[in-house]
Amino acid sequence: MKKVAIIMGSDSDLPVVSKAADTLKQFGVPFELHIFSAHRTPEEAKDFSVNARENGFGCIIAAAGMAAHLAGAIAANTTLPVIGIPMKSKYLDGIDALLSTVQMPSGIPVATVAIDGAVNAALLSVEILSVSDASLAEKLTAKRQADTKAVLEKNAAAEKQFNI
Ligand code: RP5
Repeated sequence: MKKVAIIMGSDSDLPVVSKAADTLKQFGVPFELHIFSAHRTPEEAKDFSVNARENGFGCIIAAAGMAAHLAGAIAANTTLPVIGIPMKSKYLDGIDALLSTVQMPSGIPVATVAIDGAVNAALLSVEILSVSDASLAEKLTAKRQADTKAVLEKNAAAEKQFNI
């Protein structure tokens, strides 16, 4: 199975981004996690991106906040699918990172999830790998069914409590 890379711009992103790692573990998807910055360690970010495909990766998740250029800088150096997570920061609530991540020029795509959307980033990466892996597709279907069941149970409980 191809690996997923989880890259983040700072260790301050880790409390949120670790949810992506937890999600990949639930699916049994192999991954590597690294802290590389487009601004503070640009050479390391570039080297990783240039070599990612031949190093066995199928998808890269890139999380950054503020002037969030990491996902775009990685996408510029690989043709693997790149999923961007805009991180919320204390000044502009993550709108800065959202716009920096999502507004990529034509030709260099970044699939941007919601602000702090680490779980969906991981799920999207599993969906990408599932295109060529039937066992992952089955696990995704099972999770959707379990999630639906959980919501229906909550609905039943709410209806029982409030409806007369
Ligand atoms: C970004 O700047 C990082 O991804 C992080 O979200 C933000 C702040 O980084 P620190 O100053 O906390 O290291 O590059």
